Amino acid sequence: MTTAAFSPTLSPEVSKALANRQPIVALESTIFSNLGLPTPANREALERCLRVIRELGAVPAVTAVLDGVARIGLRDDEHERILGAARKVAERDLAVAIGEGWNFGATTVSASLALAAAAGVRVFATGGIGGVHRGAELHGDVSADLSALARHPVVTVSAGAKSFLDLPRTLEMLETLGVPVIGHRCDEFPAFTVISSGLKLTHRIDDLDVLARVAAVRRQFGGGMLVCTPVPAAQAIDAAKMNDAINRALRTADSRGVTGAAVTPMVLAEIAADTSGEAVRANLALAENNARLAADIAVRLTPLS
Ligand code: PSU
Ligand code: MN
Repeated sequence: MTTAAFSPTLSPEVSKALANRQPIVALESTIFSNLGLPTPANREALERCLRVIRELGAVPAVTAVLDGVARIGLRDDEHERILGAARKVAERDLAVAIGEGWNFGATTVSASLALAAAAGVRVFATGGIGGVHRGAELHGDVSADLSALARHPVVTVSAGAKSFLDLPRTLEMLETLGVPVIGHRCDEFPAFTVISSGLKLTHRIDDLDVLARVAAVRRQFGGGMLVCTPVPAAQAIDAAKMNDAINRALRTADSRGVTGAAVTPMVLAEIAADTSGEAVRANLALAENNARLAADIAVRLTPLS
C-alpha cells in the first residue's frame, strides 16, 4: 500500500503563480508571531516583507497551520492571524498540528521548507536560521532547520544564523550536511543583527544571475542551499554590545531552566528588551533585506527551470 504525498493548501494567488510559472517567495510565520517579534514590530516586519516581494514582481507565500490546515500563501485578512499567539511548529510537529487541528501553528524554517518543497516553491526568506546552540556538546540542542536545509530543494535567504548560537559549529554542521553556504556581498558568515561573525565563507557570489544559475543546478542535485547577506549597515548592532546582551539573555534562560524549542523565543525576547528596541529595528531591516534578495533570486530562477 502506498500513501499519497502531503501537499499544503495553496492560496489562489500562489496556485495561479505556480501554474503561470511566476516567481514566488515563501516566508515563515514564527518570526511574525509573538514567538519571534514583539507587537507592533511584527506587523511592520510582515508588511515590509510582503511589500518588497511584490514590488520586485514576485508573489509572497506565508506558511502556517491555520485551523489544522497546512497553508502556503494567505489572504490579507488571514495575515492578521499570524501576528498573534502561536504554538511553534517545526517540521516534525506538522503532523501533530494538522492531526490535532491547531488554531494557529507558527511554522519555523524547517516546517516552512517542508511546505515550500511540497508545493514546488523554490525560494524562501527568513531572518536568521536556527543552528547549533552554544553548549550543544553537552545538551545536544541543534535546530531542525539545518537538516531541513539539506533535504529540501529550496533556496533559503538569511542574515546568517542567530548570533546567540555557536556559529563556528553551525557552519561546520552545514558543511557536514552538504549544504552550500554562499555569501552575497559578504566574505564572512553574517551574525544576524551583527554584520559579521568573522567566520570566512567558502563562496561569495554578488552577481544575481550567477546566483540563480547556481540555485538551478543545486536543485538538480536535490538539496537546498543557504544564501547569506548581512544586516543593512545603518541598522547593524555593534558586535561587543550584542555579545553582552546575548550573554545576559542566555544566563536568564539558564537560570529559568528553559530548554528545547522554548529557548529561541525566550532569548529573542530578552535581547529585544535589553537593547531598547535596537535589536528589533535591526531584525526588521534584515528581514526586509532578505525578502528583497529572495525575490531578486526567484525572479531570475523561475525562467531557468
Ligand atoms: N530567526 C528570527 N526569529 C525567529 C526565528 C529565527 O529572527 O523567530 C525562529 C525561526 O522560525 C527558526 C526557529 O526556524 O526560530 C529556530 O528555532 P529552534 O532554535 O528551536 O530550532
Ligand atoms: Mn532547538
